[in-house]
Amino acid sequence: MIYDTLMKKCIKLATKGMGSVSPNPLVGCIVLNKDGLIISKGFHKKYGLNHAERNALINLNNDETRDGTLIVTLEPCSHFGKTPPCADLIIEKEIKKVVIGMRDVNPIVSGKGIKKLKDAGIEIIEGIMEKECKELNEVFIKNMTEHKTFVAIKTATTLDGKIATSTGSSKWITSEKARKEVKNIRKRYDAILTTASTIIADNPQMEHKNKIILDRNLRTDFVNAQIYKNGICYVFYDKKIASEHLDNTLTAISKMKNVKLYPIKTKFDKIDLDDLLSKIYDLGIMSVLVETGGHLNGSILKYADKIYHFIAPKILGDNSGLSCFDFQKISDIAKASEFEYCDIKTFKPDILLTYKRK
Ligand code: AOF
Ligand code: ZN
Repeated sequence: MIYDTLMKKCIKLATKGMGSVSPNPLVGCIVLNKDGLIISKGFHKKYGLNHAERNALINLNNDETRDGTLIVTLEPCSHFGKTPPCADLIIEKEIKKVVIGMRDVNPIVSGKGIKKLKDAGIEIIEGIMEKECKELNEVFIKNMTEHKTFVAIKTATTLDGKIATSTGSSKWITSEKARKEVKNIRKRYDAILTTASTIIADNPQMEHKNKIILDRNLRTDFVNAQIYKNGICYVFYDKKIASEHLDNTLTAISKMKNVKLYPIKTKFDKIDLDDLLSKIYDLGIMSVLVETGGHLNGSILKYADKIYHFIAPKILGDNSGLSCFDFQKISDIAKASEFEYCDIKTFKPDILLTYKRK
């Protein structure tokens, strides 16, 4: 299709907004003049600021845009939100044809943007690189259609699926290049999530603006652990914890403005993940990257939308080494959790395999 290449460019443009637009979608837009030449580009840069279409059109006059074509990853909006409707601006600029990647899943807009443009006599071409546009906005789609936080897991293992030796030695399984990529992945998510066990075992820093920490018994060292040195830390603990222990923790963190404590329900001595995920959604965290050991990875697996799995060409060969997903005993291979392949990348000598829920 003639518009595929341009839509791919729009997708690439849209990704520049990663980490800044949540809870809004990533959107990219290109404008062609009546002769088919690219005259402008735009993307949604930051939550609350101009939409992609407005950014692309804003500096053009009607002599430039008249009878032109606008290509955009998402259906242009029709509502008065933080900005006036993009559909109105497109009509005002006398664009003749609008090429759209996917329909908006936001019920305020869905189908209405297209209708408004069609009613104004604009030709609409829909569904160009639709699969890729939906992938681009997998988080936004999950949030809008299910009202839930998008959950991704990152793990790094040996070829035999181990994240550490039985004594916990794990630094480092993957190469520096792979670990650098982890930092890029983190930026795409509203928050990272880890556990007290990981903090106590590895004392990681995990730089991120928002960190969710599961510390059921408030065991972590709030004053010294690296994790608390930056970002906002949302610490979830068992609401049945002894009040004396809670008082001690509150005293320890009283001067730390970046640490917030939240009580949470537990089930069989484990944090109730349904409760946790609905609480973090209510906190406005639309996507989370889980970076922890095999036990939480195992229990959160059923909520996982996506997995980033780094694999290093190393073999531990020790059955008692720690596994990346450690949560059940099964005898029937047909009962294994199954996933769908998404992508593979190399960070030599390691690989990054991405897969999603089937
Ligand atoms: C964006 N950027 O480039 C496009 C969006 O909160 P508002 O008023 O900015 O409106 C957000 C909604 O606008 C969003 O949920 C989506 O339906 C639509 N399109 N949003 O943030 C954009 N094109
Ligand atoms: Zn808009």
